[in-house]
Amino acid sequence: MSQETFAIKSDPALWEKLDMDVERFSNMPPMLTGAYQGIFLEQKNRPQAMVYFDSMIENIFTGRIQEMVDAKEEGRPVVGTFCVYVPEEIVQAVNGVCVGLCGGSPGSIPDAEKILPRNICPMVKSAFGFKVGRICPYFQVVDFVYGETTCDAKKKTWELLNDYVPTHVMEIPQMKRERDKKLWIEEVKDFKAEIEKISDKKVTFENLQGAIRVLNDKRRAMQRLNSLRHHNPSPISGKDMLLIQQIAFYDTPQRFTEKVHELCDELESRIEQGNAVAPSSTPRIMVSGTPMALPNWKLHNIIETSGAVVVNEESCIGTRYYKDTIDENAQTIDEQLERLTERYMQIDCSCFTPNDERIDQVLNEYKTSGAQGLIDYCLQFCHTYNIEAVKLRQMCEKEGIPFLAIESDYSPEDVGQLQTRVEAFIEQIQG
Ligand code: BJ8
Repeated sequence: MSQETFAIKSDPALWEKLDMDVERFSNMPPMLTGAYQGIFLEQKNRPQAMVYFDSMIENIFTGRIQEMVDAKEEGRPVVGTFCVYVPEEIVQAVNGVCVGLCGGSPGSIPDAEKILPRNICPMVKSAFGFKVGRICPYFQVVDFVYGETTCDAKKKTWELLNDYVPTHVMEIPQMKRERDKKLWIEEVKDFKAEIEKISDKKVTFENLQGAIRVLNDKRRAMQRLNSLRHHNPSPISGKDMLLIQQIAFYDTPQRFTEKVHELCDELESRIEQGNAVAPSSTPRIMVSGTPMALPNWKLHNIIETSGAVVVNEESCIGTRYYKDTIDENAQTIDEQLERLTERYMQIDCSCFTPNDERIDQVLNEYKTSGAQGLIDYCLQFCHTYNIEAVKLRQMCEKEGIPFLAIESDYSPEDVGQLQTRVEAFIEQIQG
């Protein structure tokens, strides 16, 4: 797609219907168009199949929203989530729509700061601000949202968010002992009961089995894509990979899976032909840490405009979302729910203690991605990831891995300073 033809579409009538602040929101598509053109469309030699993902951005405030409105009109539930611990297979089982609502924009933070304290995580503030300012069509379209108790900022914000949109909360334990698993299964069952109530449809063995396959297929497609991008020289940029992993949270799973496989087929031929986005001598960086919700492209843009390529994201908008699948051999619905819970328990978020499996996972991904340096990214005020960076640093020192820890928010103010630190890090790797 050329820069001249690309433009994020507007639909004020649709936004009006969703009770948005239309006047204010109308500035958003042109602003995002400009950012997207500069960050994505100016890249050289992008895979042809990225056209689909560009179109998902073009239609982010229109076509995809309309699909969700249509789903609601057909009586299908539309559920907003903020965490990869909320089991989307159960929403899929009743033919519902699941959409990730984490906020990645500085534009909604002033709205949030009128109510919330300033010194909490920008992802929470951004999401909350989108709702209170009525400037996110996804927040406006959902029937309800499902929060969780992973971190303090989120769990206390849900109490306030409930004044603006029905907010349910799933308790996620903070340890992974046998007794925690029992609690977790009960929480999954409560979630299922809630989804059944809102959709007026039963989750059965058959529809859950179908949903597990759909989501397993999606995760397998993303695993395939991520292992292809590990090839040196890289057949796709880290920015494009981040984008695809962000789109995974609002596209329909079946269509997304199909398009990811089309891209994988193209990447396979690019690898065969030696057609890469950067020469094999380009420094290869892996990023770990807190998720980067749309449109947070800040760090990837800094790294890739500094002459390196990002080759892996150990993040919930990254491998933590798709590294594990659910065992499909259950014989009863209770077994299915147990297998499902076991899969979700393998996600190694820093809100757990102890969480040493994440350190091992980061090392494993570092090795398989052929990275030459690790940048740990932590959103400001995220204490659990920030403290876990200590263990990552220790692991990197032991393994001789170049390591840089970055703490940042969504404001553009620290871009210059980050650029200097990233450039010095890349020089260190090259040296
Ligand atoms: S499983 S990473 S999606 S909780 S960055 S809001 S933790 S203060 S996003 Fe997350 Fe689930 Fe964990 Fe993943 Fe709080 Fe930290 Fe902010 Fe965070």
